[in-house]
Formats: sequence, structure tokens, C-alpha cells
Amino acid sequence: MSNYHPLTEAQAIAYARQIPQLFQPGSELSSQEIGDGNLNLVFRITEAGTGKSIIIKQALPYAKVVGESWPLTLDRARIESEALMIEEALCPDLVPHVYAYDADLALTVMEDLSDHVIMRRGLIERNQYPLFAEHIGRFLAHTLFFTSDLGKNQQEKKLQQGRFINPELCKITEDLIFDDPYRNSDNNNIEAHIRDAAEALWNDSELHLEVAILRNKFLTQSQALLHGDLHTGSIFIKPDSTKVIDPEFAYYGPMGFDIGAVLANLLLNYASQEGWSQDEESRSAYRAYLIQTVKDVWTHFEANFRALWNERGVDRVFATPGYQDYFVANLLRDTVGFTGAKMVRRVVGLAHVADIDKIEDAAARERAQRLALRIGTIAIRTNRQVNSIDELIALATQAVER
Ligand code: SR1
Ligand code: MG
Repeated sequence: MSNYHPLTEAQAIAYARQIPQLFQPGSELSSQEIGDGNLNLVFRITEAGTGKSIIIKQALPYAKVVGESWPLTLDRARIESEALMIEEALCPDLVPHVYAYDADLALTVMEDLSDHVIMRRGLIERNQYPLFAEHIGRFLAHTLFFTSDLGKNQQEKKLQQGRFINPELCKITEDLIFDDPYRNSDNNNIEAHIRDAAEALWNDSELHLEVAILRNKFLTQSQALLHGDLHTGSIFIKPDSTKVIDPEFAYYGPMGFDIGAVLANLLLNYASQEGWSQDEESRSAYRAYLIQTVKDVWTHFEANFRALWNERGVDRVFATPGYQDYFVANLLRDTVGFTGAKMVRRVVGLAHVADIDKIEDAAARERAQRLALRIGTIAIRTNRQVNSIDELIALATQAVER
């Protein structure tokens, strides 16, 4: 790593110039650092004459959201580029194309998606994306099925797992999602007006048991290669296209963690409607869209996943009648539990979501925070009893009515 240094905007242009066949030799290029995430530098390089653009994403040796006091492996750039290439082979229309990866500089050069918007922003603006559930359901089914023992040669799966151990980024998740929110941790970020609700989390031993069970699954269940951080800030979207980005947290883990991440972020926006909608009618209408999307994501995922299992399964024993139903029923329960855990961490943990944090009116923000905590904790509490996606939907709608 001795050649590593964070690029300046000018250095990013020089770097882009020497990549074969991207830009015309000698053409005018501009560069802008546009990263607004928690961890990395992101440069957009644009060619003046053609308007052609690319993205250079470079890992920093620390977590940008906290500062240099939190060192973080540069190997996450390799994890991200390799995961993107695996995902592209499985779902070419649903991820950006990777042009190049540079291990020394810990950077990935990829397709620019600036004709899309970050989905979190799109949801905050109350846009609707009618193809999203089909797209993400297919992405989840294909990436999870074909990297698991259900759909991949089982010896090759073990070898691939070795390339995706990712201990440092997993540790972030283990701490920020499955530990800190349930104790008085310095990492937490709790607004004073919901201190009582946070303290209730710290003292709830029934909840702690469910979190322990989910944490153990995250630590030990190597079911499939996960994206690992599939929130709506990791999705670029426009009405006819969905692109999943940022798989630097990729590792072999429990499938329900990725599905739950998607559902949790839809439900966080659902909770945030307390602050964004001007009137009850538009609030209810947008909530109905989000709830339908929660249902459709699971339904598309399940239909795709079962079809792949029936048509492309590699394991004779797993074709035993009844096993697929058993597996999918447990996967739904895991999904509901991880949905809840991912909601709670975004209200009281270190890293929040703009859907709720950007609500200016403090009383409305508090209502949204409490609603998100209510939905999240009920999902965690009930996950092992759930039998259909409609039960998650019912608990979210009933939480509003309470
Ligand atoms: C220190 S990183 C905080 C969060 O940002 C990432 O997007 C992950 O969700 C992580 O937990
Ligand atoms: Mg990210």
C-alpha cells in the first residue's frame, strides 16, 4: 500500500486520462468530488466535448463520518469492486459497470449514474418507482441464490467466501446494529427528546434476547454473499432503472439481512411521513405506496427465488419436498427481525437517515423517530412468530394507528 494517497480533484483527472479507451486523448476533463456517504471519496470526471462521465470511488484509510481516529481497511475497495463484478455477472442491468480497480490506490473506476437519483432522496421527495420492487426482488433473489449452497458449486462457494471475510466492516455492523443501540454506548447519537425511548431499549431484556439471536445469525450464518449495506442510499434509481451500488460491506452472511435492509429503509421513510407530508391525505397515499412496495419486494423476491431453486438448484438433498417451504418461512422471519434491527439503529445509533433527521420541525421529527422505533422494536420482538409478509405490514400500519 506504499503508493496509496488520497487523490485530489486534479489527480483524479490525471488518473482517468491514463485508463485506456475511456476518454479522447488530450480532451478537456473536469473533476468534482461529490462523496456524501460515510466512508469514501467519490470523484465525477466529465469530458467537456462529449459530456461522457465516469466515477472514481476511492477508499479513505479511516471512516470519514467519524474522522481519522477511526482507521478502516483499504481492502474494502477490493471487496466492493469484486462484489460489483459478481453482481454484474448475475444481474447486468442492476449494477454499474466496473471499468477498472486499482489495489494500490484502493479505488474503483465505474459507470456514472448521474441520470439516476439516490433512492433515499427520491423517496424524501415522495416520488414513486413502479419497477423498483420487481428490480430489487430479482437482484436479491439472483445474488443470494447463486452465491449460496442452493445455487453455487459448494466447494467454489467456500473458496469465494475466503475472499469476502471482511472483518473490519462486519465489526462496524456488529457494533452499530447489534450492540450499541441496546446499551449506553458513546457511539450512539440520541436526540434529547427521545432519551426515554433509548433508555427503554437498554432495559428491555426480551428485546435483548431477540437481538442476541439476530446478532448470532449475522456472525455465524454464511448463507450467501450479501451486499451488506443495502439501504436506499446504496440504490440509484429512475422510473425505468434501478442500480445497486456500494457493496463494500459484502461478506457471506444471512440472506435476510439484505432483504431486511431494503424493507427497513422503506419503513423508515414510512415513519418519516410524519414530517414530510403536508396533509393527512397525501401522507396516507404515500404510506400506502410504501407499504405496497414492502409487500411487492418480498413477493417478487420469493417468486424469483423459488423459481431459481426449482430450475437451477445444485443440491439433490435440498430438493426434498417441504425443505424449500421450511427455508423460505425461516428466511421471512429473519428478514422481519433484521428489518427491525436496521430501523432501530437508524434512530438511536451512530448513523441516522436523512428521511428522519432532515425533518426540521422537532415535534414532527420526534413523532417520526418514535414511530420508527415502535415499528422496529415490534418487528424484532415478533420476528420468530411471523408467517407472512402481511404480518409485517399489519404491524407497521397498526403502529401508526396507536
Ligand atoms: C462508520 S460507517 C456507518 C454506517 O455507514 C454505512 O453506510 C453503514 O451502514 C455503516 O453502519
Ligand atoms: Mg455505503
